[in-house]
Amino acid sequence: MIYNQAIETMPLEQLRQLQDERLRTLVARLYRDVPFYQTRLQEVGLEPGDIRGIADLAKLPITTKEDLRQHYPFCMFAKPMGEVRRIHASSGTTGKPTVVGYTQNDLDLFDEVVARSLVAAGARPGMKLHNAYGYGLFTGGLGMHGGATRLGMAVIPVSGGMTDRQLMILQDFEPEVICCTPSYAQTLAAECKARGIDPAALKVRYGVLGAEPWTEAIRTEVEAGLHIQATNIYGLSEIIGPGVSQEDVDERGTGSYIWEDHFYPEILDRDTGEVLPYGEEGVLVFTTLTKEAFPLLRYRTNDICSLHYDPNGKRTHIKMASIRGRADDMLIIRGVNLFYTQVEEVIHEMDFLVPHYRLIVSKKDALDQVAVEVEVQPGIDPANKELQQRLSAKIKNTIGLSMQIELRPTGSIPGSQGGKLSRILDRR
Ligand code: DLL
Repeated sequence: MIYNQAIETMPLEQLRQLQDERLRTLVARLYRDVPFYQTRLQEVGLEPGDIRGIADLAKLPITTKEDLRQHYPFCMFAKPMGEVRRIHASSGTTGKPTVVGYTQNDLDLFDEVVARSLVAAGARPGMKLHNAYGYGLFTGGLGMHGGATRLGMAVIPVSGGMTDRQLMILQDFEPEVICCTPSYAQTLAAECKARGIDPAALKVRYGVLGAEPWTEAIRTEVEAGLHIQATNIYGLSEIIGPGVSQEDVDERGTGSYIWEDHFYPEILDRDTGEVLPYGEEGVLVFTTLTKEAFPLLRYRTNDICSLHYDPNGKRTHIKMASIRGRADDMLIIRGVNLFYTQVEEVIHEMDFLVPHYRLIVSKKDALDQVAVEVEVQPGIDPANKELQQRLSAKIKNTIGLSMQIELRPTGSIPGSQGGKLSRILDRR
């Protein structure tokens, strides 16, 4: 099943025409309604009529998180508050949150893209959704809720945390679909095991996991540990929330479809800002083609990935590879760039480890160093020096950095208590 067959399988040429029209209308709207964008366009000598379509996109200025910060909380809204029906915010690591608004049409659009995503993930009308994303200012809970309701699912609004209750609901309410962060899916899988709950006896079959970077290591673990097929859902508050892109359950590992009739993606070189061709890795940038209350032109997400069209896919829309990490979370250790997902990939190749891990960054004699704390499979001795050396050598060979290795017993590294998990402990 495809939720919106006409749009999701639209021939690319037609899709491009739709995007061209939408971009023209968007630029005219932004010029008229958002003083920030009027000034930005004037600064580069552009008038709305100069943008005829996607081919002209690169002429337009980039919008950054700093721009949003300077217009905190509502100054980039393109509609009067009387037309706004909901406000969400995402808390950054420092300072004030990023605030976003939705008109009724925006909320309808949000429901539409999440409904498309849920269907791609395996969900169907009539199924129950165990929604363990946090409800509140975070877009995850309410965003998934709206899309599931639109699809005709029965939503169980569990929200994040209180793992005992989550397990009871999984057993007693028998949801077929669960959505939560991948790290929380790990916690739930570990708890099932610890309590002797047979995951095959649960009715849950599909997991819709996102809100943080994850790799095949975690997919393998949670698919076995919860007896589900797990797909990736990506999104960010500024663009809409969850449902900017979604992996198809039958095409796992080949990237997530971006609903590009609404969110037009580009990949830019991290340093030069130049637009990169498909397949190359860089910073993901989105233009919201249809959003009303909080439209953005070429918004720099800071997420690192690449884009490609998949000729074998069920849909025509472009795919994004899984996110390697956020540019701001990239560690630079003795001149080597490091994302924690690289370590996760190495862990995946070592059959004596489970992907429960964290990186501890510290300074010794003015040099940065990284220690990897990672759990071993049950029955393996964490003091085994030979295994430590194997991991250390593999990391050195693949990533190019020497890291201190600390093998830990199963269940000893703190996991997610419900939401996003921070895998880096910075002691510098
Ligand atoms: O995390 C929206 C969301 C909720 C997505 C539920 C998926 C599921 P923010 O809190 O604004 O919104 O955080 C957005 O989280 O820029 C990425 O860095 C990261 N992120 C989100 N999804 C993924 C993913 C929600 N599937 C930021 N893979 C984004 C990797 C992700 N990183």
